[in-house]
Amino acid sequence: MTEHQRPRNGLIELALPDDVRDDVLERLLSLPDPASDLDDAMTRTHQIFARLPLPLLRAVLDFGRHVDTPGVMLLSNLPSEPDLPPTPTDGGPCAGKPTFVAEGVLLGLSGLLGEPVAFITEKDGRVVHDVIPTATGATTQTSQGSKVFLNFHNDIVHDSSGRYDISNPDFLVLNCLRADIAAEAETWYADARDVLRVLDPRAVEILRSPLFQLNAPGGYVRMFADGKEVYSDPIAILSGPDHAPEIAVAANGVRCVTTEAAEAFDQLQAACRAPEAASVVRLAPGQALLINNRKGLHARTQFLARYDGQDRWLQRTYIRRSLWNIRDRAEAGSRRVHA
Ligand SMILES: O=C(O)CCC(=O)C(=O)O
Ligand SMILES: [Fe+2]
Repeated sequence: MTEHQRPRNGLIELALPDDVRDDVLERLLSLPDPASDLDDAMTRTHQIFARLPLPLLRAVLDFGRHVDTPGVMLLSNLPSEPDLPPTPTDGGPCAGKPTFVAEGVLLGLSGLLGEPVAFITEKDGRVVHDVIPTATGATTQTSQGSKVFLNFHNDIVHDSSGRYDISNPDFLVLNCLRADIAAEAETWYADARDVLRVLDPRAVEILRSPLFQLNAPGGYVRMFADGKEVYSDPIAILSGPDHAPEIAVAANGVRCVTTEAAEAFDQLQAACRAPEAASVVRLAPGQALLINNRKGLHARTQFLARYDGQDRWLQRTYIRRSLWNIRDRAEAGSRRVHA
């Protein structure tokens, strides 16, 4: 794919050749628990992933560094964990995991896009997030849900400045350790460039106006607001040039300031599901989804969860191109954990 070719729809999928997959697996089997020294793990996995075949490596690097590249990309035939423990039923993390192949794949890919970051209010400030359905979170608009459609959103963070769409991650990586029992869970991605083509001009004009307040993520409102809404300043959902728009929508609720804004917001959620905009994947072990968190929105369908150790298990990172411009919220003594 050249720089300016971007398939309108359909997910770009890059598969590792079998010999490369086996070589990466071999090298990741000796990776120590990344939590004990994250920068050591980032360095080791960088060296391993720098060995990917040149076209594949370039595609992932281009995904991270360029404005005109796709907003989502699927990598497949990645090594998977040889001896995967049961899926934790409490949402994770998993104690006593024997090897860290999955973490190695996640961090190796993350390091090609930028720097993994953690936020205190998301998975207790861990860098490697477990995305696992829980009984208590089953109907929530969070990564622990399963019984409800997780609406199109991007991952945002509460910020006392009133803007939740600035210090949030630039990218997410989702690595699949175990598919859901019925292999029905779909992750959707709608690229804002495609969404713009689907929406009528009046709706776009409204979505480009500061008429929308984002509710803070579930983790934040549970920890600091007794579960009550904590709305951002009014913002525009769409911003930037038409050829490279940025889009921001909260999973945990959006307050529309006017009736017209509410109508445009409904049109947006419908446009994200339109075949011209949506890419869809049922993640399976050995697959990782690279998500640009500014170029588009993602969603997840309902799926069956039993909380019996066999449920869907993804690991996720939040990634910034640079840690510099969120340094004001870095926790004292920590390089990657932020308020
Ligand atoms: O479960 C998925 O496929 C995506 C969930 C999600 O929105 C996220 O992890 O940010
Ligand atoms: Fe998300």
